[in-house]
Amino acid sequence: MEEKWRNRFGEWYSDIIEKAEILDVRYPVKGIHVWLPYGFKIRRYVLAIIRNELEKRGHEETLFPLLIPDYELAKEGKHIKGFEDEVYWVTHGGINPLEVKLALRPTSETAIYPMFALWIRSHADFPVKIYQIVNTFRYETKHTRPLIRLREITTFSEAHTCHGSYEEAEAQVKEGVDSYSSIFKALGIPFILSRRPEWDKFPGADYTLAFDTLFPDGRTLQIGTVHQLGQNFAETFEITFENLEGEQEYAYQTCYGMSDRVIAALLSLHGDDSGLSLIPEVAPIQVVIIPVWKKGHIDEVNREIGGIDKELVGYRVHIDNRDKRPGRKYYDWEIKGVPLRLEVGIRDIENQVVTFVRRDTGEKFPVKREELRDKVEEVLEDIRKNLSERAQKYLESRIFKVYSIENVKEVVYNKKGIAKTLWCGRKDCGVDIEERADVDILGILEEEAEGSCIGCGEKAEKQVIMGRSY
Ligand code: P5A
Ligand code: ZN
Repeated sequence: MEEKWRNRFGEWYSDIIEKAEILDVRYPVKGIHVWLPYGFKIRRYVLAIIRNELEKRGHEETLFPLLIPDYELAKEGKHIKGFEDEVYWVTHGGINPLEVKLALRPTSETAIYPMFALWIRSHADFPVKIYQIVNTFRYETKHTRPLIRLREITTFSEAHTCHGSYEEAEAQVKEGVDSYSSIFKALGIPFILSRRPEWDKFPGADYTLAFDTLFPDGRTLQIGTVHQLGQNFAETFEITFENLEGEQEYAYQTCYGMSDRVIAALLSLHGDDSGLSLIPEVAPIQVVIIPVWKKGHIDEVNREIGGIDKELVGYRVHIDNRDKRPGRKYYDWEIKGVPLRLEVGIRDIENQVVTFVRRDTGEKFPVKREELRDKVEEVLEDIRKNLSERAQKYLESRIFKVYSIENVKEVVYNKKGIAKTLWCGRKDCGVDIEERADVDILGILEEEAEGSCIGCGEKAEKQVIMGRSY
């Protein structure tokens, strides 16, 4: 199970989307696809993790409309500048032109904040912490790719919060980062957190923190962002509250979002030459049982499997009774990433064992029949751990500290990695570095650093990460 798939990742990715029955990408609109039952189940388990993490920290789920009146969308100058090229418009009701054009939400600030203005009255109303998981539409002009760059983002998870002071909003940014870190951890997705350079922040935000992960082909993917909005949107949408001194003040806001990209990362980072390798918590089937039938013993095998199935109540178990050879069945469930396969034949019954095969390592071993349930639990937990650690190590092994533009190029183009380097922080110099290296500055790291900028040689105080992003 070596690394061949990494070298043909693009092909591997399209293949598993189709063969593991995640999406049907033949829908006749570019960048818009159909979720198939198996993919949809994975999505549902991922959403359960997202909801759980957000609700644990006091976010409440809401549902705002898909359509946004043009005058609301246009209100926040910087925001609309960032999105105007990407908005889909509804201009007609039947054959009649609409008096007010309606946008399909590219994100929901301009749908939600006019309502916040109605709801919020005093400091006692804070904090407001809501989220929704909806579809959003962005007319992306870069190359679209299933789950990665969509025109209909089907799984847009967005949280929006309001507070009575900048400090409280800062604390909320931290909580947003913690929530997302927990979600990625549960899914075994390693990431680097950085602050986006000014020119790459969310339109209308004070600053943007972003999570990036590294795909097997050496490209980075932004899998989530947390934005400090300050009072920018509150001023535009007149979200005011009466503060402790009895004065009217604009609210302080944050928002954060993630999307289908999280599922793309989940599928891609844990794959191998044989297909997917799913984290047990989000696997639609956690244990697949394959009967190894032999003439004269079919009933015995089936009876044994019935017993095993009963004993594994609580796990998502599937018995593959199709009239196909076992080898063919193994192959099918490997593509689909089922974490654990149990093989049951007359030999196993005679020896009072069940044969376990781990999807992540390919290991095959007998387990005593009476230890079945405990072993299933143990092995599934170990698979989760192993997949997470493997992905984490891979990312770490692909981050290189370098101190020249030449070496940034070398890291990104030859080693398929991420470069950690030094930058003075000046925009013109940053843009120049990006051009000369033909690599993006992804973001600025928290840790302090000493040295000189790889662009201009001036003093640099922060490390930055550079990579080729999707
Ligand atoms: C935060 C939520 C926002 O839209 N408003 C509400 C804020 N931020 S964002 O960075 O623009 O988007 C959040 C995350 O969505 C993913 N994403 C996409 N996924 C798939 N296809 C796209 N076309 C697409 N565009 C953005 C990114 O992971 C991004 O961080
Ligand atoms: Zn510089």
